[in-house]
This record gives sequence, C-alpha cells and structure tokens, in this order.
Amino acid sequence: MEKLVIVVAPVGAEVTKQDNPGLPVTPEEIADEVKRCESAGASVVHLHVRDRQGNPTQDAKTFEAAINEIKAKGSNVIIQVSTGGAVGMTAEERLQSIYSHEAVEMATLTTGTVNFGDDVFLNPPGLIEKFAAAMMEKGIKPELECFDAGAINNALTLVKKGLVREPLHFDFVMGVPGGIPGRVRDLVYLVESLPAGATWQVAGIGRHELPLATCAIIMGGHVRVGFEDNVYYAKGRLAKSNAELVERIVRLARELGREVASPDEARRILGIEREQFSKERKEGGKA
Ligand code: KMH
Ligand code: ZN
Repeated sequence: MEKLVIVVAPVGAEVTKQDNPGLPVTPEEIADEVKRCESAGASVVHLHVRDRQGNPTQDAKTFEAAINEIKAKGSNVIIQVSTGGAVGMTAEERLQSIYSHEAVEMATLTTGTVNFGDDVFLNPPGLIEKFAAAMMEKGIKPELECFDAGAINNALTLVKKGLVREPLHFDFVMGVPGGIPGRVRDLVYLVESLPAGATWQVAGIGRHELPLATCAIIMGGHVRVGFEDNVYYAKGRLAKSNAELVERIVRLARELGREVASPDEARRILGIEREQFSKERKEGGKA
C-alpha cells in the first residue's frame, strides 16, 4: 500500500466561528493553522478563504494573500484551491481561485450537481468542462470531487473528451444531506466503481468523518479531515484545532500499519509532478 496522504480542509465556506471558535479566517490564522497541520502530518491543504467580514469569497487577491502567508511560513504543503466556493456563487466567481498564485498545484473539480442541505450546489456539464479545461491549461491537477456515485461517470466523460488527464484522483464527500450517505457499503461501492490506476480519498461529513477515514486507511485510500467537514472531535466535544483532527488520523494510521506521506511523497502518489512537467513544457521551460 502507498503511504497515506492526509488532506486538511481547515476553513470551508459554510462553517463559522460560532460553530467552532478555532476556525481560521484571516490569511495569518489560516497560514498558522496550515503550518500546524503540516507539522502534524497533513500533506495537502484544501483551501477556502474569507473576506474581512468572515464571509466566503473566491477573490484571487484574498487567495493570494493566504497562500503568500502559507509560503512565508516555509510550508511545503500542496496547495489545493476550492473551485466550489459557496452555494450561489457564479462560475466566474468560483474559478478565480485557480488564477490566484503560481503555487497552486491542485484544485477541486466537482463533477456533478447535488442537493446541499436546503440548497443546490450547481455543477452542470458546461461548467464542469470549462473548469476542467482551465485547470488543464494551467497545469493544475484536478481533485475530482464526488458527492454522489453519478459524479464518477461524469469524470470519466471528461477523460474521454480530453479535458482531464490520467492518473485520476477522486475525493468522495460522503454524508452531505442530499448526497451519498456515509455508510461503509457506500464507500465500497464508490471505490469499486473507479477505473484502474485512480487514487481516492474520503471526506466524511460530521460523525461520518472518523469511521470513513478509518476505512480509507485500511482500504488503501487517502483521508480528508478538517473544520470544513466536521468541527467535532467526538460527540459533544469540539475539536481544539484542525491539527488535532490530523493528529488523530496519524495515530490511527500508525496503529493500523500505514505510513504517512510527506508533501513530496504526496506529489508523487497523486501524480502532480507529471502535471507540473507538462505545464513547464507548455511554457517552454525545462523539457
Ligand atoms: N462549499 C461547498 C458548496 C469545493 O470546495 O470544491 C462546495 C465545496 C466544494 O466546498
Ligand atoms: Zn471545499
């Protein structure tokens, strides 16, 4: 089995400081939290940012400020920006994040529309194709985000159309009200639906985070944790920080005999070096 890639999603778009006072919001808070999570064992950060009022924004300058702070702290973590943003944002608004900073190596690409609580997270085919083409153009590796099983097939359609290159990396977001439930049998079904050679991780929402992460460690997948998905450490006990959630996954992995990947190991496991290579070639850099 490959080493375990731990992705941390420390900010999100929906969670507030009322939900967990430890939520990082400013670029400085985000960078400090990312550094703590990297020291704990995270190798990828799934990044959302907030404006001065603490509201979700996809503004490129705000992403740039957060990424500059992360880099200024000497972090080597893989920067994966959100293109999901928050429900109700336009496609143009959402896509700004990939143009924010040269250090962006990955971005989420949600490959299907899903009910999202009382809202709808809209990802029609035209939007998905536009986002995929923009990521390919910039040499950014898409994380194919699936809130339900049909999204896997939509991702394979992108491959057939030449808009996404293999190796594919999937993120199964499980337990969103409106999406696929967070049962073990659902995870097994999703994993069995993947094409050969694909990598995957699971992001269990709320109480689903820990059991699904444990399954992923055992099954050879990878894990996402963080306040975007879950603000609790246990029932009735808030997590002190995102790093506390990462630390628990590291302990579990060690107990279960799975080593944890460094950011550079994660780049190899996720096939990011290959994406970067083609980017350099396109720009006339090293061949
Ligand atoms: N905030 C959700 C509506 C992503 O980052 O790509 C969408 C989301 C997905 O968080
Ligand atoms: Zn997100």
